[in-house]
Amino acid sequence: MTQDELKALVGQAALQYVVPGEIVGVGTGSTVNKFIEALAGMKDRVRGAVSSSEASTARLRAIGVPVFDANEVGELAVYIDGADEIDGVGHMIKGGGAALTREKIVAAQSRSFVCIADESKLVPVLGTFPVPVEVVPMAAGRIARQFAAMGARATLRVKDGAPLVTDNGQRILDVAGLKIDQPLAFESEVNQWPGVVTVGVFAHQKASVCLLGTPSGVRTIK
Ligand code: ABF
Repeated sequence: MTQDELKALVGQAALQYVVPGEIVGVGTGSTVNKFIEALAGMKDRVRGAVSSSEASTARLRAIGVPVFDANEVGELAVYIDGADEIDGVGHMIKGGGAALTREKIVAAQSRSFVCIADESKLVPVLGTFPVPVEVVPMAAGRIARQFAAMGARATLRVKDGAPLVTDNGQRILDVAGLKIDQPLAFESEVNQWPGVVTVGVFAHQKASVCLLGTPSGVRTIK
């Protein structure tokens, strides 16, 4: 099976976690796009969605699912989202799609986080994928130096020849060369550096369950 087919497999499988009549939290990325496509077939059974990006909002509206502002709703039953890496206990690297801040906000507002990913995302230790860190522009240089002091290399993410600007008007540093064997401690440490908006390690908001797409079917990791 192709990676795209594996993503479609888990996008479809995630429907079983959607609570009929409720508002569902929706992440961002190509695997989530497969979930949104599958959701179209049961859109009348959900009250709506809270989205983690302008991109997902557009896709949800295109299939006729009402999108609510996070402040309009209370706690959500479930949040469905992808990951760039996930370890065996649900810690993730996220933010390859530059939506990490709103993803972490909606994840924090949800009782359960269902991660959907193809098997290539499962790793023993986080860090091979460069860790996205959303930063306030004026702090980017100092934060990059702090990562350099850790032996890592921070690169300002560029899109169409200019620094990428997130949905929140901030910048992204992609940090390579990290081996994150203590995800909770790493997230807590970097979170409190001045100018850090969000670090793309999801350990405090780790996945409750991961639906992993494999050629032999969906593997559920809890
Ligand atoms: C999103 O899922 C991002 O945080 C992460 O980068 C992405 C994974 O993208 P894809 O499903 O396209 O591999 O939540």
